[in-house]
Amino acid sequence: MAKHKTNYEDCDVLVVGGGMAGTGATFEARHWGRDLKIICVEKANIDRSGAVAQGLYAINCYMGMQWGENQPEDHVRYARNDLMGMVREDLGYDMARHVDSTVHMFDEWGLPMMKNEETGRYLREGKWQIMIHGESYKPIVAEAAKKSADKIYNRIMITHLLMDEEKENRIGGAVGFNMRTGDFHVFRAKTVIVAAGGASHIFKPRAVGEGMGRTWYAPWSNGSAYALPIAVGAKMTQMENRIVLCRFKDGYGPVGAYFLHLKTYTQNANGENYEKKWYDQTKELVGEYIDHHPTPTCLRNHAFIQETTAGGGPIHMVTTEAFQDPHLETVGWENFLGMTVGQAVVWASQNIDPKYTNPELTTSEPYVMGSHATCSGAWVSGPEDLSPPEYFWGYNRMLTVDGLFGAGDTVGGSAHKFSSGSFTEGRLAAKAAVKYIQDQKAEGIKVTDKQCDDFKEAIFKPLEVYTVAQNEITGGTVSPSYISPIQGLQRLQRIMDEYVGGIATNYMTNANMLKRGLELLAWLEEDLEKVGAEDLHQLMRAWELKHRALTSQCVTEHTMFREETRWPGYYYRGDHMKLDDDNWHCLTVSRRDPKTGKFSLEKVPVYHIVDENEKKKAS
Ligand code: SFD
Ligand code: AMP
Repeated sequence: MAKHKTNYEDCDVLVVGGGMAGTGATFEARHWGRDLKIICVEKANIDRSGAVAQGLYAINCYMGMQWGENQPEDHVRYARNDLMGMVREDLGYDMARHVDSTVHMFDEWGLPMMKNEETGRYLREGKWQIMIHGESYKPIVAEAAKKSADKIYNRIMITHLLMDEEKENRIGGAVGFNMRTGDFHVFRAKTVIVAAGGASHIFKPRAVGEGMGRTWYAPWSNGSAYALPIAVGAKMTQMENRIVLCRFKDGYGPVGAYFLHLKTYTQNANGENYEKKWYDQTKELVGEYIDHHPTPTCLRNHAFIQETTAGGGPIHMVTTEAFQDPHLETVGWENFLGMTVGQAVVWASQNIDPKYTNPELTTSEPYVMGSHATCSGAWVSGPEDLSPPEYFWGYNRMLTVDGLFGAGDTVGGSAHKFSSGSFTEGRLAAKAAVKYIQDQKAEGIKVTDKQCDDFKEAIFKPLEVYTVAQNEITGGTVSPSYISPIQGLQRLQRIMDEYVGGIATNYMTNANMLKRGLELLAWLEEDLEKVGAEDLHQLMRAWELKHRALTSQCVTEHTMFREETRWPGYYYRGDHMKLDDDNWHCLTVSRRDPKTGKFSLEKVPVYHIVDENEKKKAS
């Protein structure tokens, strides 16, 4: 252990993860906390980290309030509809009312925004989306964070949160290790904002073997955003609401710009519009939700999945019409060159020119996220002016652990934030965290050396395991006494895939499958005590895996709890195939007891604040 030097840093605001939400939090913390010490810790390098590392071609959440395009209420209705009724409207409204100011700052900071030549406004891709030349999106927001923080630590993975030993259920900071030096880092902090992104690769991906590593959401999004709070007993919500995405096949290229701006459309192998074929069947399952506009994302997936299961595939995106227009052809290619270059490369390698060949689409493996058309994540307090008592406990975006805040993918219940809304939520969390400190709520925090030393031993254990166990390797990487991170990851992915509603079963699961999945996950957890790491990079892989595994347990527990199929097209409970508003028009909230590792779950009311308030005003 002595070979891993220990570094201590004391600060006021600690931001874990410097992606969209983390850079927003770091920036805003400085605005409100001029004299505070603000530290951001990132496992990669914030210039190119997180989901936006490669760039984006659209900002998917912009109201356009200054031009009367949309109001926050409209966005709440949109997200509520898309999530089949299940969102935290207080959080969504709060994000929506501030998101335009965030986008205007991006514009000022030099992000190239496309403009509508006739109106001079930002160029709309769709009702909520505006188009950007966004290859440099991430370095631009990183610069704002760098200018705001006292220090940015790159290449440090945070593995555990520290708890105050003086006052129960209060945060004390976080620990992690530097993946280049092998140093151990202790950050004692008055407040912690977790902004560590979503989770890909907990379900087995479609791209395996020669395609391994290809994915839609970033392969380095490993669920720390969920595992860190779950481990200290913070409550989580809607973790069953994993998302499946319609994507271009093999490269996982997003479809939004195609559907919305290029006005391309889908058809089955016979050139038919298959969506309407499944209308009656879907109505049987979900009732009038299928008549909502726009059609909820999960229900669009449902028609796709039904059609391919019935033998109507492959499903194609009709690009050959739009691509005859040279401008749209350019947009179609640039969309991928600025965001998902792998899709352009896959098309080149498969001799697909979308001007002449309609490319295939697919439905992806599930991802766990809080910022797209899905809202898994932490159960947080909302803002004081909007939230009903059950949704409010003092500080906006504070989790159920005092002094612990969240933003972006970390936060559950607030869907359709995307990049701009995640940055905005980081700003909201930071403002509240500063207030928490200014209100003297973080006085007298005690974190003993013992707490830190115990974590230090746990963090570097996989290196010790490997050092000893490598002597027992019988061939290649096979050893009776340790498992490697990739072996553990593939085992996890198979469990999630086959038992919890992945692609192997066409997203189908049931209580018996989930029960078995939980048993297998418990044994995996036991075996992960024996994960071995041959170097510091593998040590990161080991901890990413542990965070993915804990996230997966929570997802499985939630999926077991909700006895209905609320989002057909994301997953199916075969034993409860119908949407059941009588019993399940509610949010699910879980807590894992840190001492026993047992989860408990409860139903919490979903309040439809927006139209309720309007109804009250009218009466
Ligand atoms: O269309 C640790 N997203 C899109 N958003 C848009 O606004 N427009 C688009 O066009 C979007 N598209 C899209 C998007 C994402 C991807 C991958 C593609 C296409 C291909 C979604 C947004 O990117 C997303 O909503 C936000 O980025 C979410 O923000 P945030 O901050 O919650 O997550 P992050 O940006 O990934 O950052 C997380 C950071 O945490 C770090 N990290 N650091 C320290 N210790 C640990 N243990 C850590 N674990 C993680 C990460 O390295 C990262 O920097 S479209 O397809 O939807
Ligand atoms: P995507 O590229 O699929 O991640 O989607 C980007 C944005 O476009 C998100 O706001 C989606 O909800 C929206 N979107 C994608 N496809 C459609 C569609 N067929 N109809 C309406 N909105 C869509």
